[in-house]
Parts: sequence; C-alpha cells; structure tokens
Amino acid sequence: MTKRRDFIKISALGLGGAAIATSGLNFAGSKLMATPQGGEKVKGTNLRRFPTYCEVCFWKCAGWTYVDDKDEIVKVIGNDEDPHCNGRLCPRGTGGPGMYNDKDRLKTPLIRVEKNGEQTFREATWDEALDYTAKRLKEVADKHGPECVALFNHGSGGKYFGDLLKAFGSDNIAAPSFAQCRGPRETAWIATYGEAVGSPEPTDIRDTKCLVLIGSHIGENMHNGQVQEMSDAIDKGATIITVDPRFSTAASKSKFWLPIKPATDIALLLAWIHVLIEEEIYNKEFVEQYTYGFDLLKKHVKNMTPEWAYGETTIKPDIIRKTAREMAQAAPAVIVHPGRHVTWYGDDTQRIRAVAILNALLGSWGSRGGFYMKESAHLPKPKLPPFPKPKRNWRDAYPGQYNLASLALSSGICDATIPSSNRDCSFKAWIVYGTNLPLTLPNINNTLNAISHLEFMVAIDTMPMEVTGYADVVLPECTYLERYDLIRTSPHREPYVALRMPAVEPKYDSKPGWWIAKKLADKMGLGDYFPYDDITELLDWQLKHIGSSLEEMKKIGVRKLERESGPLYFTKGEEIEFNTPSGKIELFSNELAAENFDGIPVYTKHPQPPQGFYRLIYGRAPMHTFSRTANNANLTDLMDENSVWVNPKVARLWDLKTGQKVWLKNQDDVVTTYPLKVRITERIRWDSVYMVHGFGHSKKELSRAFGKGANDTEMITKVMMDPIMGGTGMRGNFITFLTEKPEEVES
Ligand SMILES: Nc1nc2c(c(=O)[nH]1)N[C@H]1C(S)=C(S)[C@@H](COP(=O)(O)OP(=O)(O)OC[C@H]3O[C@@H](n4cnc5c(=O)[nH]c(N)nc54)[C@H](O)[C@@H]3O)O[C@H]1N2
Ligand SMILES: Nc1nc2c(c(=O)[nH]1)N[C@H]1C(S)=C(S)[C@@H](COP(=O)(O)OP(=O)(O)OC[C@H]3O[C@@H](n4cnc5c(=O)[nH]c(N)nc54)[C@H](O)[C@@H]3O)O[C@H]1N2
Ligand code: SF4
Ligand SMILES: [Mo]
Repeated sequence: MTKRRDFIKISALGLGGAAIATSGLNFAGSKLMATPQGGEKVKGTNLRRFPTYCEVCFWKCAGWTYVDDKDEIVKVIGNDEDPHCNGRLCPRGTGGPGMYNDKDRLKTPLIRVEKNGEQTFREATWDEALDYTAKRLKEVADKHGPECVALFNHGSGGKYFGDLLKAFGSDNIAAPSFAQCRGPRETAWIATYGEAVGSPEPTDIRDTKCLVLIGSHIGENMHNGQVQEMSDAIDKGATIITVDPRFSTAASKSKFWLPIKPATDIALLLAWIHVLIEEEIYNKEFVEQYTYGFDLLKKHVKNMTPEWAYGETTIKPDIIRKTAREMAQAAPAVIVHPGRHVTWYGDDTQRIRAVAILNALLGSWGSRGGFYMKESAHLPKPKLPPFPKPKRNWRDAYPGQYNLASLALSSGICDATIPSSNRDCSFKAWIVYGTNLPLTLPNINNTLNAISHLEFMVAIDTMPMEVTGYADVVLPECTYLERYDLIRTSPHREPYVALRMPAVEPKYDSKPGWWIAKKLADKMGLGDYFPYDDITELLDWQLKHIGSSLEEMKKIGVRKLERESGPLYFTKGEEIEFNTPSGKIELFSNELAAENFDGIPVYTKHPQPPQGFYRLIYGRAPMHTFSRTANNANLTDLMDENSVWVNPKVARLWDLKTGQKVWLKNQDDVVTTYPLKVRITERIRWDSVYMVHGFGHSKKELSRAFGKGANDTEMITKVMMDPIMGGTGMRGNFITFLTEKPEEVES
C-alpha cells in the first residue's frame, strides 16, 4: 500500500502567522451567526426552549432544547406532537447534549502540512481553509474533470454538499446508509411493489396482530417510534415472532423465538411461503387482484417443505408450520418487517425479496396493521441554475453491473478510487461529510488504500474521528443543537414538518454545514446555487408556502399537514397500478429477470465457520449510535465498551471466563487492535459470537472512546457482494479467540 498521507493525530500546531495574515474576511460576527434570539420562556422557570430534531441517529425525533439564563443547555426532551417520538426521546437523544459539551470536539479548521519531514495539521482560519479547499478541488477538476470528485455523506448536512458537488459537475453522491445498510431492501421493494420502503418504515406496528422480525433487533435498534409502537402492540396482545441466532431484546418479548443458523434465512422464508400456499392459507383475494407470477412462485416452492428447511436452518418443521399459520391468522394485520441494516450475506436483495413476497401473500401491504401508505410534506424548492451534466459517473466504473442500485455505492466509489488497469479513470478527491469511513466501510485496508491514492480529501465532522486523521483539510461543524438545518419532511401516516434551530451559539470556531457549503460554493464561483445569505430566508420562504412561517415553527417545532394522497390503507377492491413492469405486485420480478437474476429468490448455501472459528455477527446497543456516540460522556456513563458474546459451550471449550479480555482473530489472520471482554451467555448460538459495532477507537483525541472495546470492522475483511445492487454483505467473517496479547498488533 502506498502511504501518501500519514494518519494524523489532531494535536495541531497553533494558528500560524500566515493564517492570521490572510484572514481579512471574518464571516462570523455578521448577522448570520448571531446568538439565537428568543426561545419561548418556559413558565415558572428561568428556562427558554428551542425546537430541534435529533441527529444522534437518523430517526430524526423532534424535540425541545432547554437553555437556562446563562445560555447553558440544560436538557433535550421530545416534542409531544411528533409521531417519530410521541414526546419521548430515546437514551441517545436524551444524551445529545453530551455531543455539544464534548471537550474533545473539533474546534477549528485544520490543514495538513509537512513540518520537518513529518505530516501534521495546523490550525487555520475558515477563510484560509475554504480558500485552500476550493483551490485543491478546482485543481483536481482541471486535471481530471469534476466527475473525479465524490461525496460521502450521512446526516442532515449531506444535502448542502450534494448540491455543491452537483453544481461543480459531479453526481457521485454516496451514503453508507445505502450500500452498507438499506440498499438491498430498497432494491427488493422497488422490484416487488414499485416503491422503496424509505425511512421511517411505513410499518403499522401499533395496530398489528403479528410482527415478524427477521434479524431486526428492535429494542436494541432503538428507532424510537417503532420501539414504542411495538410495545403498544404487545400490550394489545400482538404475537411477536423473532428469527435471530441471538436471544435479542425483541426475542425476549416474543411468543416464538427461532434461533436460526445464520445465513440460512432464505430457506426459512421459502418454507413459510410453501406452507401458506400448500395449506391455502394465503390471502387469495389480495393475491388474485394485485399480484403477478403466483403460479411460478407456487411451482418454485413446491419442494421447499419445512422438513427441507429444517436441514438448513435448524428450525423444527413443526415450528415453521405453526409460525406460518400464526401469520396467516393475523393477516392482513401482519408485518414481516423488511429490516434496515440488511447487507449480510451478499444475497440480501433476494432475501428481502422473499420477505416482500411473504407480505404480499399475506396481503399486508396497504392494510391496517400491515403497511400504511405513507405521505411526506412537499416544500417548494428554490429555483437554481441548471446543474451541469456530468460527463460520466460512478456507474461507468462498473459497466453492466449494479444497474438496480437506485443510489450511488459508497463502497463502489471507494473501490474505484484505487487505480486499476480495468478503468480509464479513478476518483481523485473525496468530500466526506458526517461519516466515519474507516469504521463504516468493510475492509479497512481497502479503504485506507483508496484514501492513499487521493489527491485531496476534506472531512466535515464534529469530532476528531478516525476519518479526519486522513484528510487534507478538516472542517469543524457545530452540533445539531447549535445550528439550523433544512426542514424535516420525512414521511409518516400524515405529512409533518419539523424545525431544527440553534439553541446556543456554536462553540469554539465551529460552523453549521449549510454555511460551510455556501461559503465554499462562493469561493468556487458557484454561489448562485445557494440563493440566500442565511438559511433562515430559505426556511421561512418554504414554510410560508405551506401556510406556516419560521416564526410559527419556532414556537411549535412540529406541524401536521393534511394528507393529499388519499386514504392510509387500500380500500376494498380498490384498483391500483403499481410502479412495476407488470403494474402488479411482482412475486416473479420481471425487472430482476431482465437483468439475468432469479425472478424468484433461490436459496444457496453459504460457507459455515471452519473448526475452531465462529461467525462474527454484530448489532446495536440501545445507548449508542455506531461510532458517533462512543465519546459522548452522557452515554459512556451508561456503556463505555463492547463485549463479545460467547455461548457457554464454546467458553468451556476455550476455558474462557466472563470479564476476561480476549483479542479476536479472523479467517485472514487479522487481529483486533484492542482486546474486549468476554460475556458468556446462552443468548447466542454456539456457532456464532456477537458484538456491538462502534467501539475500539484508535484516536487518542477521543479521550473516553480511545482503546475501549474492539472494532468489529477490523474483522470484516471478507465482503460478500450483492451482485444485484452492490451491497456489501459483512457477516461472512469468522473469528477465533486469542487469550494473550499477540506480538504484532498494528496500531
Ligand atoms: N462493521 C460495521 N460496519 C457498519 C455497520 C455495522 O453495524 N458494523 N453498520 C452500517 C450501517 S447500518 C450504517 S447506516 C453505517 C453508518 O455509518 P456512519 O454514518 O459513518 O456512522 P458513524 O460511525 O456514526 O459516523 C458518523 C460520523 O459523523 C460524525 N458526526 C456526528 N454528528 C455530526 C454532525 O452533526 N455533523 C457532521 N458533519 N458530522 C457529524 C461523527 O463524528 C462520525 O465521524 O455504517 C455501516 N457500517
Ligand atoms: N441504538 C441504536 N439503534 C439504531 C442504530 C444505532 O446505531 N444504535 N442504528 C440504526 C441503523 S442506521 C440501522 S440500519 C438499524 C440496524 O438495525 P437492524 O436492521 O435491526 O439490525 P441488523 O444489524 O440487521 O440486525 C442485527 C440482528 O441480526 C441478528 N443476526 C445476525 N445474523 C443473522 C442471520 O443470519 N439471520 C438472522 N435472522 N438474524 C441475524 C443479530 O443477532 C442481531 O440481533 O439500527 C438503527 N437503530
Ligand atoms: S431514536 Fe433516539 S437517537 Fe434516534 S433520533 Fe430519536 S431520540 Fe435521537
Ligand atoms: Mo443503517
């Protein structure tokens, strides 16, 4: 691997003389950055409250930030009117001020420089850092074309940088929330129902009679509204069926827990479909009126009996039949959850296709207690000059491949950054907004190799996370509690808008994302694409269009609008044309068949762990979000490291004790940098181990997260690529235990 850039620890040199000399322009101090005015006084207290929506995860719960008379943030609580949270934030959202108060935050723009032969960062003014960024991006564009610049983004500010990039002449805008997360689900749903699932999922959980969770670990996956609705549904007597090799929180609330052998879910799904069809307990009316390809499906699953599936999944035939009947009995008020992080084994689009088909057989799509027809608020868009048409984009790096990927592939762009004789061009510059790529993309060495070939990289982040150590320029964004962002318009049962506004001034020399993008655009001669001086002008204009205003929204935070798209559920006998080739819900997918993929999901066996190895599965902890909260003092108080879950049988074999520290080593001889504690528990199958993602940070500047727990991404060196849409299956890695510190551990 060529090592053009060293990983820099952010212990920057002071603000250089040169920096001060060139900083004639001071953006701050103008009305743009004025101290947040107003805030409603809270009766009988010294507090004022400002509306926000949470950025600790992407459920975007609306809430109120309370500030005292010293302009200190006291707490954040949920907004009662918001259907994402119903007035209650999850522990992470409540702990949000920990991000604001974190003394380890990025404080000032940084520029990579070489000093005495060593690379380091030096502090810079905004003016200088943005000038330099604009100059370097232009150099790349002059040399290779603007299409060689890519944006990786996750979070609210991604839109500003997306517009900036499009204005620049590139549409390579990727988010790991597609190729490392929901991509296969969206592709499968589009192939089946002609539309994506989207976020929040339109699952009518509160009224369901039966909720089937296949790997979805709602409860640990703390997506707020879903967790609340699941708990309500349980109170109302709904049956929960959980399929998970681990006894998850959801499993503990379930009537049926199916501890499936990992990687065999498609066999179970096909057997369920078999039972529904053979026992004729599927929703005949729905299937007849709305679906396409039933006869082909029937033929396909003829031999996929529960007895056959038992051999693959280890789930007893009797349980497979019982659970299928339970779903049929509840239908159409049943949800086979489409999942969210679904990039598991490389055949993920097909697995979720099987889930989509199962839902269609049960008639849950468009039914109360199944899936509702979501609606989102529509805000007018400002008139912008047309974006230049890029000469090429990331798809040209993969001719004939991944045609059904509806969004750009983060991992695809990463791979296509590494020069290859198969390609006539590779990516040369990255803009990274709010995503910690070395912990997020599988195969860290591949990611670092790609970065080493870049001519320029700028990272916009709030924290000195791993990704910032590889950037040429680091731009500190202020946290969500200190800034405006675009109006939240996520869909729900009714359309809603929600406002995020600053409750306090940005700490240190940090700035909001919209401001950073706009100023960068100005310096690149693209200012026309940001037709406002202050984002509040845009927000007010948009809100006035829907009969509200910024002033009103500052008082209420959230506003419900009228539905315009008709009823929440299909009406009886309603004629519907779905956006698929046949106009029907496709049990057999014409779209997949046209691309030479199986029109109906096929089960294929995946490798199982060799002797002495265990499958590494990973997931969430209720009090953390990926790696982004690992340094949040409010949340590290609740959990500050991860552990590895080991079945007692395996623990005996290896003579492991609870609390003992071990290193993990994977099939490619890669060892975790840090050890983690063993947790011996019956809650995990003997052939697998489990750990929470987001720990094992290697940056000393993260004073609470550094070296705490281990990083699952280090173990994910093998990727099982989804040939349909390029998702990176990450659960085909096997680990073994090292009980002593290995001699050579890379740090
Ligand atoms: N090994 C492994 N890999 C995974 C997963 C896994 O479970 N295991 N999960 C996958 C999934 S489902 C997803 S969605 C992705 C998520 O991947 P990412 O979105 O990359 O998630 P984080 O690791 O939380 O990184 C978020 C980054 O945003 C920064 N940040 C936080 N708030 C702000 C802000 O307001 N502004 C800016 N500019 N930056 C901010 C944080 O400091 C951090 O550097 O990861 C995927 N990759
Ligand atoms: N607290 C918290 N909540 C979050 C997040 C967070 O970071 N923190 N992140 C959010 C995001 S972006 C996402 S995408 C979601 C992810 O949340 P989900 O979509 O719910 O999670 P997955 O990672 O797919 O699933 C993890 C579960 O799958 C099980 N599993 C592993 N292998 C298999 C298998 O082969 N078959 C089956 N049936 N199960 C298996 C694991 O044991 C674990 O319980 O969570 C969201 N919610
Ligand atoms: S679920 Fe929790 S972390 Fe996510 S947006 Fe809501 S309160 Fe914030
Ligand atoms: Mo995700």
